[in-house]
Amino acid sequence: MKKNSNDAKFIKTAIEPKDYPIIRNTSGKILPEVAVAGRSNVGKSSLLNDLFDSPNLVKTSSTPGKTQALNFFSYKDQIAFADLPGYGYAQVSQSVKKKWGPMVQSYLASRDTLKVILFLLDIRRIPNDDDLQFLDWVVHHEKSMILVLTKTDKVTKSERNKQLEKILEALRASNIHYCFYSATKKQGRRELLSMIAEALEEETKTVTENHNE
Ligand SMILES: Nc1nc2c(ncn2[C@@H]2O[C@H](COP(=O)(O)OP(=O)(O)OP(=O)(O)O)[C@@H](O)[C@H]2O)c(=O)[nH]1
Ligand SMILES: [Mg+2]
Repeated sequence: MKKNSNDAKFIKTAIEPKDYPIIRNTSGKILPEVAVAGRSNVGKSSLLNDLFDSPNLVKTSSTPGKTQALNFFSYKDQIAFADLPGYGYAQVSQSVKKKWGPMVQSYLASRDTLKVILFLLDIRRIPNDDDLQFLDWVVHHEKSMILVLTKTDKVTKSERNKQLEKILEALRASNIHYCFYSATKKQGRRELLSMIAEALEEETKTVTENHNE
C-alpha cells in the first residue's frame, strides 16, 4: 500500500475571508497560493491528491458537490493550495448554490496571496455558461491561470486533441496555458508542477518589476 507523503499538509477549512489561514513556511515567509477550481465532479480534489502524492489527504467523492467550502493545504513548505468548492451541480440544494458565488467571488477578490488558478475542465465536455462565468471572474481579477483538462484517460489521443480545439474555441482563448491530466492514470503531474513553478516565478518577477518602477 502506498504511504501518505509528508510533503502536503491540510491546514484549514474556511468559508469567509476572516477565517482564511495565513500560511507560512518554517522561516515565517507567507506562501504564494494556487487555487484549484472548476465544476463539481471535474476532479479537483483527485488532482490535488495526485499532485501531493498523498492519496487520502483531500476528500474526493463520486457524488458531485462533495466540497462545499474552501480547503487550504501547504505543499513542501513552498506553495499553499486552496481546493475550491465546485459549481454547477444540479442536485445541490438552492441554499448551497446561492452561497457558492459570493464564497468564490470573495476569495478571488480578497486573497492577496492567490497567484495562480488551476481552472479544471473535463476533457469530454464543452464548457458551459457556469464555466464561462468563472473564467470571466478570473479575467476580471487579473489572475494567472492554467487550464487543466482532466480525465484524459476517458478519451483516445485523437479525441483528446479534437476536444482541446473545441474547448479552446468555446473559451474564445487561444493563447492560454493548458495541460492534460489524468489523476487515475497518474499522467500530467510533473508537467503541471513545473507549469505552476514557472507561473509563480513569473508572478514574482512581475511584482518585483512593478515595485522597482
Ligand atoms: N477516470 C477518471 N476519473 C477521475 C479522475 N479524476 C477524478 N475522477 C473521478 O471523478 C469523481 C469526482 O472526483 P473529485 O476529485 O471528488 O471531484 P471534485 O472536482 O473535487 O468534485 P466536488 O468536490 O464535488 O466539486 C470521482 O469519482 C473521481 O474518482 C481522472 O483523472 N480520471
Ligand atoms: Mg472536491
